[in-house]
Amino acid sequence: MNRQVTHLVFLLGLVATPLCPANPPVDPEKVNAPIHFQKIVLNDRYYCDGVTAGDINADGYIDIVAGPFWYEGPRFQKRYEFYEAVALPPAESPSNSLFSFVHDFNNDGRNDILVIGRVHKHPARWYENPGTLGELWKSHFVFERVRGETPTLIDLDGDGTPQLICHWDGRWGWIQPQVGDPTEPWKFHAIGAHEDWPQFYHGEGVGDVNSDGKLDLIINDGWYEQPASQDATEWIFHRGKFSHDRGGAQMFANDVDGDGDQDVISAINAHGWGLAWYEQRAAGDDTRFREHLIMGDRSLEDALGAAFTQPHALDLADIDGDGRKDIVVGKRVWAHGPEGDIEPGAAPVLYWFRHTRGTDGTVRYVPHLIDDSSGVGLQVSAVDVNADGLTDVLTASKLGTFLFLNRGPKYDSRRDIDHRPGESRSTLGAPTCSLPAGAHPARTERLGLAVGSRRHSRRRPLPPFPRGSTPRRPTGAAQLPVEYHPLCF
Ligand SMILES: [Ca+2]
Ligand SMILES: [Ca+2]
Ligand SMILES: [Ca+2]
Ligand SMILES: [Ca+2]
Repeated sequence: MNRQVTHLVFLLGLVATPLCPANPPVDPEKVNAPIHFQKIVLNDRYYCDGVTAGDINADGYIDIVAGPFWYEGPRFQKRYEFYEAVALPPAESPSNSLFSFVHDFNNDGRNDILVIGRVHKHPARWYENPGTLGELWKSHFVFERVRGETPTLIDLDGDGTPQLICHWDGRWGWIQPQVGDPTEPWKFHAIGAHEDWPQFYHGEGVGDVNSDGKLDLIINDGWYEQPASQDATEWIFHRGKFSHDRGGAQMFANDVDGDGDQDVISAINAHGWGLAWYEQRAAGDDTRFREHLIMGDRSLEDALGAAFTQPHALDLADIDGDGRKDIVVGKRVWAHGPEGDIEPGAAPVLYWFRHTRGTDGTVRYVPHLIDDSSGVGLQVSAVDVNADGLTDVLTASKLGTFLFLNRGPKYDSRRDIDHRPGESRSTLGAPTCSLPAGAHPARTERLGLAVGSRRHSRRRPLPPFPRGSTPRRPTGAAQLPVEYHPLCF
């Protein structure tokens, strides 16, 4: 059976299979009701491929961390450089900052930043928050290489110390700081048997797959079950591929069909096509998963509502506030340059997929376009950055660093777009955006944005990258903070 036919079979099976009749009916208006996002360009240069959030200056407001900068919340009109910032030509290879994680690694009350670069090129480092502004941060060597394309920092075993999921020396496991000596290099702890895992492994995540209260490690080839006792050295590996293609990026466990067990969500090929959820179907101790297609290739776009390549960054969060977790995912822009993309000229889109379940239990993820001129890198973060109770979306790609403020279902975006340059809009709540006179049209054109447009053209040309442009330091980078004017759309 070829791949497209396989996908169609899964799709038809999904529609035809009643799963949980007790669920409330799906209201078409609710399923299709848009959530409005206000786009804020935090940076229009390429510094990094990942973005996260956390309170860096301990003022109680969430800040945004992307590459060499942290952006001060809740207004995000000041950014601070914590390691030397060098903008990269977008057509070239990925940057030296693919993932950022915020945690107080030395327990001094100030959140620090862990930065992960390319799998085969960059050691992991964490940067120590000095608690003062105006200086670059001291960096600490963490580990030689972080193998696997989608590391996650999480307290996996509940011992109070976060661990970074990866594989090393042919075994899956984690690296973590040394207790009592956080500035020393981290140690690797193996949980699985030796196998020949590729360093550029696709598809990894964390979730409680067997619902025993302990987080398990999920990889595209199966899942490692965390043992009941922390003294057990090896975790049971439940072998069984999720994606039978290359594999995805971030993977999640979530009870998608509401039958009480944890299903798994993953991209099918992080450099090709596809997004799926995998229904857990237990048979004795041998848990099996059945693939349900959420998004396929271009041939299934009309049937499933969206199609884009390179879904290399995902997050799971409740975007519409209905209590169910939705999927945020976009097209990774030129992962390895234009030649490495099946559709290098397609729009760099960002979507959220609304999780819905009908009266007959039918699960459907309904795609909603957030933006078509930014895309993703390797790490997106769905976080409520302005504490209004709505989950916002952060992205970083070769086109820059972006904040999409969730404005809910009733927001009138024309209020933002029709204002005059230089005019502030404090009535909308933080952040307050203001545009320097003259900057708006020029920057908009450079990013290839049609202001106010929500149309998604399949064949829309990629925004003009400054090919061969000379990397440059940001204006005033050495003297911090840099005040700037976020662009809002
Ligand atoms: Ca803060
Ligand atoms: Ca600290
Ligand atoms: Ca478990
Ligand atoms: Ca389930």
